[in-house]
Amino acid sequence: MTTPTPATAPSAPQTVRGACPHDCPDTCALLTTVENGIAIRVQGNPAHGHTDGVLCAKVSKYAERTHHPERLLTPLKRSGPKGSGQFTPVGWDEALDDIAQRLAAIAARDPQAILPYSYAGTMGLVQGESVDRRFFHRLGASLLGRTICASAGSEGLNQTLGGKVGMKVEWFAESKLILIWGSNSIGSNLHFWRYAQQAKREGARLVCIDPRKSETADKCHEHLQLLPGTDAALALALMHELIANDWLDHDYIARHTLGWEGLRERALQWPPERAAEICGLPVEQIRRLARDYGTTGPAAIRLNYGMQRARGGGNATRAVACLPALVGAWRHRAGGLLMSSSGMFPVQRAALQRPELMPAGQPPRTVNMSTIGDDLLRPASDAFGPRIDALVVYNSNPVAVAPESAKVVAGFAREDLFTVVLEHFQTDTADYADYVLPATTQLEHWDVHVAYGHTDVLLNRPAIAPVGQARPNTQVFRDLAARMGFTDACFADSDEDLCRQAYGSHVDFQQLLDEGFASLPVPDAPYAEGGFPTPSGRCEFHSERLAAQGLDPLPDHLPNRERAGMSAEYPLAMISPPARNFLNSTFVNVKSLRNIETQPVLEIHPDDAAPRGIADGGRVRVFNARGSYECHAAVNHRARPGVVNGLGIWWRKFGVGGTNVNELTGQALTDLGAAPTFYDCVVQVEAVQA
Ligand SMILES: Nc1nc2c(c(=O)[nH]1)N[C@H]1C(S)=C(S)[C@@H](COP(=O)(O)OP(=O)(O)OC[C@H]3O[C@@H](n4cnc5c(=O)[nH]c(N)nc54)[C@H](O)[C@@H]3O)O[C@H]1N2
Ligand SMILES: Nc1nc2c(c(=O)[nH]1)N[C@H]1C(S)=C(S)[C@@H](COP(=O)(O)OP(=O)(O)OC[C@H]3O[C@@H](n4cnc5c(=O)[nH]c(N)nc54)[C@H](O)[C@@H]3O)O[C@H]1N2
Ligand code: SF4
Ligand SMILES: [Mo]
Repeated sequence: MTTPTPATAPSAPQTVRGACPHDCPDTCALLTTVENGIAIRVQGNPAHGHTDGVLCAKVSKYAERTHHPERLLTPLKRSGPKGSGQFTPVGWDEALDDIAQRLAAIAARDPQAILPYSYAGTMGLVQGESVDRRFFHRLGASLLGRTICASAGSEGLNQTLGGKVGMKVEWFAESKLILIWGSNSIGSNLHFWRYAQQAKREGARLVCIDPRKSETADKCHEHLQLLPGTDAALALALMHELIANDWLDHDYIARHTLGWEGLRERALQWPPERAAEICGLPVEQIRRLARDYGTTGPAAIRLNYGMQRARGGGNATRAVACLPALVGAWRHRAGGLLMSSSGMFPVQRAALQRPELMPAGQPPRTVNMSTIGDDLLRPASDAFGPRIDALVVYNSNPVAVAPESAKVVAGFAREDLFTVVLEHFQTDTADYADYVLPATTQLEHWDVHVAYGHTDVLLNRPAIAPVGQARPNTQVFRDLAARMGFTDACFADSDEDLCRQAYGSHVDFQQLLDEGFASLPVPDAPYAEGGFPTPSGRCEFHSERLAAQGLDPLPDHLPNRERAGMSAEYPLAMISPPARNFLNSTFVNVKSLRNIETQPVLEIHPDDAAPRGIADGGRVRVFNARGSYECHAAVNHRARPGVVNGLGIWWRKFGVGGTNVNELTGQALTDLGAAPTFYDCVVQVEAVQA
């Protein structure tokens, strides 16, 4: 006798292959276990070598984030003053009709008064840069300069190596010397750290270069705790020593580099004593690092974005990126440098984004996302163009993450600004919206990915149905396009179509469907015989392209605009790297992770805390000319004297007094790439009496 299956029978658990969407170099392969339509567990896919079955603490909590009781479930319309967080639920049709109408009215005056604002809340090519771009291109909206994270380093690499290219990450495991430069790998690049550990077990020496004694610095053999923004001085002094001791690969330099004579002359101006003074390091430590780098092979540099968030970030990246060619490190697969591998992915961006939909003639202006505070407050002018009248924000939380919050908040609070925010949660930015639209998470939509810390393409399949009335970003822009009367055929592409278009014939889509990932055919030692993707095919110490822009063609040290001890009023330098259990401002609302971080923290050295009467755990006010931020002091040696570490990026509404560390950061831009200078910042700190 068989028992009939009742209609409501619980379904057997299913496992669905996906990709971690977050802005993290690791782009892990996910396995989501689904039971009765609910994601009950998210794990690393053991079949994907780089993930190796392991996820970070944050994404291990992804089921908790996805089924979070505070997920946005319906469209919301503002019913109180801007920023008050008062909203009324409305239907999708009502919301989209009204949004389309309001955007159309603004576009009729000047479409450039509309600005999309998005970043890498998801790194998926489909939910991050496909139908959205098509929509705004067709509309003729302003373009967005997506500079907030990496564009100084990217431009530095581009001018030196020819793009975001470098070593294959897996070969770090075979290196004998690893420089972890401007990166807290244990916190932000866990799967790279695994390779570094492997190398360490085989006898490699690990060196960390970071103003903060990070968790990673704790685990390295040596830590160079330099002052923020002095990396180019250090790199130039290393070159000086390589030259002085003839630790050079003359053959590699002659055959595969450009501008050696000029660089040599520049580096000879940087004896270690000069750099030691600027970097705030013992001269012996610089000499020792030069000796290690000049005499240990294969030597590899894991350069990361922490060191390019200061005025000279582009030049600093250039200086560091010259080092491997000088010693011929690129000859070996375990030698060279990796900052970002994303330039190695054959993404068909034109097919995805359709720039030809832009109005004929002059392309729309570009607004830099890193100066959104100033730009929202800017009146119309010949230089700027029309005032920004509408903002459509998705995959980003600018009110929390953009520099100089006072201005950002004032801009978002403009009653005459029409703001639409597509989000999972009621973030600081969503509080300022006219409409909040509930978005699907990675467990609920299709996507396909690039990575910037390895060279595998990953596919993401939806594991569960959209939660509540959430819709994918793509669907929202398709629906808006229809309401605006955009009949171009490309607006009919489904998310699966878009997944296929992202790489066209360059990646085997069937393999992605079958296995969830596919490795790009990258040679093991891609620059062993030169062949850099620069105009000359060489590693360009001297950049003719920079010279043509009237810029210094050789890398140099450009001091921070704001330096420790420079003014009596604001004597301390402040950097604001991320707290380990958050991802930028994502996960701050996940209670189990927030409980680990406990509260917003400023790390301060005992020598700076004592004269200010600041006790460990005590409340402090951190301030400068731009603003004031209260948090709790962690008095310890993670901070070096003269430098404080304000760990980010808390949601303002979870912070003390509704602020976060970006109250203090400024909107000045880097030398190359027009990127923000979050870590080029001075402050004063005082104890707050309870
Ligand atoms: N857990 C976690 N992981 C993340 C993120 C996160 O927020 N949390 N963010 C993700 C994102 S968006 C990015 S861009 C990447 C960033 O990844 P990384 O570029 O590796 O950045 P961080 O790990 O933030 O490390 C930056 C380190 O640089 C140091 N630093 C600050 N100023 C200087 C300087 O002038 N010189 C040098 N040498 N070091 C300096 C900081 O103290 C910090 O330890 O990480 C991603 N991964
Ligand atoms: N002081 C200071 N400020 C910093 C930094 C720092 O080190 N110090 N780091 C900077 C860096 S490196 C970066 S990259 C930026 C990051 O800034 P953002 O790119 O704004 O990153 P997040 O704060 O993670 O916010 C991403 C938002 O996107 C949402 N999201 C995720 N997936 C989707 C989706 O599929 N659809 C929609 N509609 N929304 C989605 C998430 O819920 C989240 O609220 O911050 C920068 N700000
Ligand atoms: S955030 Fe990074 S380490 Fe964590 S699961 Fe995603 S890709 Fe992996
Ligand atoms: Mo970033």
